[in-house]
Amino acid sequence: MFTDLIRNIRLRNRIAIARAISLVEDERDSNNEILSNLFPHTGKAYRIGITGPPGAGKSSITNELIRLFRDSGKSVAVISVDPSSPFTGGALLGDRIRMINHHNDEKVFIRSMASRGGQGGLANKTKEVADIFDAAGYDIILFETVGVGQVELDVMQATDTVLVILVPESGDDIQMMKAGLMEIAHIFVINKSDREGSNKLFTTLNSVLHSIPVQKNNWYPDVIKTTATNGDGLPDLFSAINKHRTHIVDTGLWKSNLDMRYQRQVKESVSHMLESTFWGHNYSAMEEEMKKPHDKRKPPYKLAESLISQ
Ligand SMILES: Nc1nc2c(ncn2[C@@H]2O[C@H](COP(=O)(O)OP(=O)(O)OP(=O)(O)O)[C@@H](O)[C@H]2O)c(=O)[nH]1
Ligand SMILES: [Mg+2]
Repeated sequence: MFTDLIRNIRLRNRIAIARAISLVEDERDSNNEILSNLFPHTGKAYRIGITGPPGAGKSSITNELIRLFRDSGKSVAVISVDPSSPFTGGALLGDRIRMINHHNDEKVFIRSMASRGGQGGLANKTKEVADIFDAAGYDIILFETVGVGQVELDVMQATDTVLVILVPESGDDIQMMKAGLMEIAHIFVINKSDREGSNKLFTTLNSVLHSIPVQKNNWYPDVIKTTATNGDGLPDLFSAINKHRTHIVDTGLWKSNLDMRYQRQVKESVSHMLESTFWGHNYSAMEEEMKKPHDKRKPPYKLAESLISQ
């Protein structure tokens, strides 16, 4: 089963890749057969996360990075995580950039995904989709996500280099960001540097960065000013990414990132499997308990204990 599909993915056939993504996204790869067959071919792609506030220019920068990577002979896959519900379709920002400049390029694949699951959960298959691209032989995988929620942090933790995109007006957000993105960013980008205030933000950001302990593994985050609309600063950003890549390869971090991703995937699968088996057997017992009036029910902790120990 799926033999042809796997072979075609490995040949980087776009229809096969799109089909595998749909199957995985809709949880129709029920025994993870596709992902398991692809697994031995993963672990080669370089993963870059791009995050920041709405409208900061993440897609514009992604577009430019695609071009720079293509110019250096690399193939590029993009996963754009759209937080908007399928109903509003992201109509909030009328002027958001669509990544369409690369449509005729066989070595560029762009995929949008919704970050919220059907039941309002945090279902998010970005890592699995990235593994499909990885196995298909894409050299670079770019992840675009908005904001600082748990899903975004999860996505960013699954990447090797994290870019946080800010704009000159982001000054006030910096204190707030300290807790979340500050720790995971490897490179800060001040986009829209054609606007007033970019130098001020550059200075503020550098002084905030000086005031927090140097990042683990001796990586001190770069701060790069860009104007995505005319390409200014993009070559600097590209060099900074390559510098970080060299750093993590040389220090062995690249290898331990791969190990950590492996470990996380095993743990996530275990939780998933335990829960679904458990509830398969015990859901009715919980429902039975719920037929009693509130004050006659076992306390939830006690019911959990007795279900688990059965
Ligand atoms: N002046 C100026 N405008 C820019 C720059 N970069 C992007 N823009 C504009 O800002 C708007 C938003 O850009 P996007 O690239 O869609 O931003 P985004 O962060 O991907 O937006 P969302 O995905 O909707 O959060 C567009 O109108 C861009 O043309 C820049 O450097 N300078
Ligand atoms: Mg965007």
